[in-house]
Amino acid sequence: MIPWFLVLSGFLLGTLSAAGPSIRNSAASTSNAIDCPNCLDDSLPSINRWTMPLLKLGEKRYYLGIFFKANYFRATQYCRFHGMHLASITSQEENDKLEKYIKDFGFGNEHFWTSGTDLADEGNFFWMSTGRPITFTNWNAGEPNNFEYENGEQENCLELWNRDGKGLKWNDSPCSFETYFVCEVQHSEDDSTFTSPVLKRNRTNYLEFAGKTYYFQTVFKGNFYRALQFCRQSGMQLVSISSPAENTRLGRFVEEIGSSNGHFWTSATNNADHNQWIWLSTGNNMVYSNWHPGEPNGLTAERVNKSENCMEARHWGKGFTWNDLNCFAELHFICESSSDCNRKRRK
Ligand SMILES: [Ca+2]
Ligand SMILES: [Ca+2]
Ligand SMILES: [Ca+2]
Repeated sequence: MIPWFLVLSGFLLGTLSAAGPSIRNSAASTSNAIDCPNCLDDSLPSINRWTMPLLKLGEKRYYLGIFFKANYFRATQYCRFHGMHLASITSQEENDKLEKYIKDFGFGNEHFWTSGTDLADEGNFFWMSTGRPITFTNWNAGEPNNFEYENGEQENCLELWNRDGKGLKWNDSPCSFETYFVCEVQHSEDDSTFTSPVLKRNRTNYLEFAGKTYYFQTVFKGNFYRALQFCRQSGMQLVSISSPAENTRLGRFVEEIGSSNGHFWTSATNNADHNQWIWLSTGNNMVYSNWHPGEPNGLTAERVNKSENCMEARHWGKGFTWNDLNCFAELHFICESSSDCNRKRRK
């Protein structure tokens, strides 16, 4: 007799390993596979290709990440890797339906990450998945309280938590805590109403290269999270660099627009796992790298808020090379066209 939990965990692992490839394979079968490696293919018949059911809600579908617990960044990576984002909740109806869905799964007393965060600007929460400010709120009493822990970490990520037996309300929690999470598939048709006027006006900072469009933000500086937010708000995402040719071209463009002295955030971070650099915007591990000699050197600070867990690219005497830096440093940044592809499928 095999213990039930082994059967169950085997089933869950099997389901999980089947889930990733099936989603990605369905994308690979489309003509957009090359420029959109993380696409979801809507053109296939509506057979449920997901091994976990999705909660369908208007133009949005939620997916429960209940196979493993993860910190906020790992959860973001997992969602992005499968063509989704961590969830946003924009109305009481969405909150109620999501809550019922989670309860029906038997997870009503667990914690779930959403994409909500105030990492960019303490006290001002926004949805990282869309870059939009949080308007509808559903905080537990006394939250958000930005509690500070002994290591200096504060509470900057938004979780769902039935703290008082009053349902899945919201709490700010340390982003490094590991918990379940909710992803969402966005099929919003109204994204175009939220494009940034700065991007539209400033055509000079656009670069087209090898199928991607890049936007170099040299007007203002922001921390890593603000950069993520800005790019998402503009229908783009913070840049990921996957080849020497791409890195060289980006570096040359920085010179062409007169920003040779600029420091630029990319989406690379080791916040999810300090032993592995990933591209947060795509969920992929970093394969090609171009670290400056001696870098990355960052995990030495005694307090978490001083360590170097995000990656900048800059001209540093040896070409456009990379450096790990404290995520709260204020830098310029590079956005690139999103790999979500939803836009391209509009009819
Ligand atoms: Ca906070
Ligand atoms: Ca809290
Ligand atoms: Ca460094």
